[in-house]
Amino acid sequence: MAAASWRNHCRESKLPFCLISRGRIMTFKSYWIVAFLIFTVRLCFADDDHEMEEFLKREYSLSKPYQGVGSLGSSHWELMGDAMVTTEQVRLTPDMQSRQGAVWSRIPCHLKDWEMQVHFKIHGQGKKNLNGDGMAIWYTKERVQKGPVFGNMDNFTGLGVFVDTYPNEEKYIERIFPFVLAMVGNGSISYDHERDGRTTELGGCNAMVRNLKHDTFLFIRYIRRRLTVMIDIDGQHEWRDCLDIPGVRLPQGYYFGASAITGDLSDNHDIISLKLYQLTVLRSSKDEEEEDEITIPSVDNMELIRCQSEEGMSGLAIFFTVLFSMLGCIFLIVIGLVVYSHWNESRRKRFY
Ligand SMILES: *[C@@H]1O[C@H](CO)[C@@H](O)[C@H](O)[C@H]1NC(C)=O
Ligand SMILES: *[C@@H]1O[C@H](CO)[C@@H](O)[C@H](O)[C@H]1NC(C)=O
Ligand SMILES: [Ca+2]
Repeated sequence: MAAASWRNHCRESKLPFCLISRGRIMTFKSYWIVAFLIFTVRLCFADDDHEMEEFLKREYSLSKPYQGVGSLGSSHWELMGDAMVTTEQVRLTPDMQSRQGAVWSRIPCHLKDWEMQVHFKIHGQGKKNLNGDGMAIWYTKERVQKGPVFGNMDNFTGLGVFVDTYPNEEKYIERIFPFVLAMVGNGSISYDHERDGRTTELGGCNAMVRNLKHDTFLFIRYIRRRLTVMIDIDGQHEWRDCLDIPGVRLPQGYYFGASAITGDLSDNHDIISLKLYQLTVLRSSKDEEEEDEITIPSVDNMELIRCQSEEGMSGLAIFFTVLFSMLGCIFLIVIGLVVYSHWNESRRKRFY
């Protein structure tokens, strides 16, 4: 299912639609230019299909019946903290207060391009926003460390994709939780728990993933330094864009893992499967050389990315400013009309 649906998604990517909707207000002539562009864009995507193949890598994947997981030495995966294996899932935390647990790969991953498909389930007794704290998927240098970042250490080195189910920062109303968010750490960047990681985020999206009857998935794709996160949570087998960032530099030889934490509020955080696909793509020798040089994780144009998320907030501010000034104007006009009609009436009275 995964490979085919991803490709369909690529073909129906937003770009052509965006051009079409703009085409409507264009002249007839430019319509043909747009049509040509769409055609070219489609060709590009088609080419991408041809050069890309996927292979499931069992050594980096975790799936039923979880043979040997958690037992000493025999499995590719190691359990930590309160994590527990049953026949149905790897439960990172139970729906109880102050727990943390994780599952970590024992084998460093040296693949250049990969895709991690996470089948997960978050459920519990708590009502909305009375549950927490969330879970994370990792590709990091460190492994099997306890800590405050969704059950992993702070100042981690590598990639973390978080499913944050509790809004710690209350004053921002524009963000709906649960919220999926990605962060790249270099060993000295701290995750700001009080601000739900806004200061270090690469981007994210809301995802109503709690207490659902159907299956929920998260996809993390890393290809030619482009990080893409998508979610499939509506039970329709459709993938929704969450974030897509070029210029993400991740070294090879890091470890995959998943972790979760509960505090005063709790949830069951379950991993049903982690499937890692190797993606084979064509790349130039220049690309190869550059990639071999990456030793510390980083993101190109991080300042720009941060500006964009700040802009989002000021966009909201602008909206409210405009809204309130318009309301103010209307109010003044109404007052003006009332005063004018009163003055008119009293003037008429004076004349008669
Ligand atoms: C990590 O990133 C921060 C912020 O971008 C930067 O100030 C710091 O120098 C980086 N540390 C390393 C070891 O690259
Ligand atoms: C993480 O890094 C920051 C800044 O480099 C530092 O102030 C903080 O003490 C570090 N935290 C941990 C737990 O190492
Ligand atoms: Ca949070």
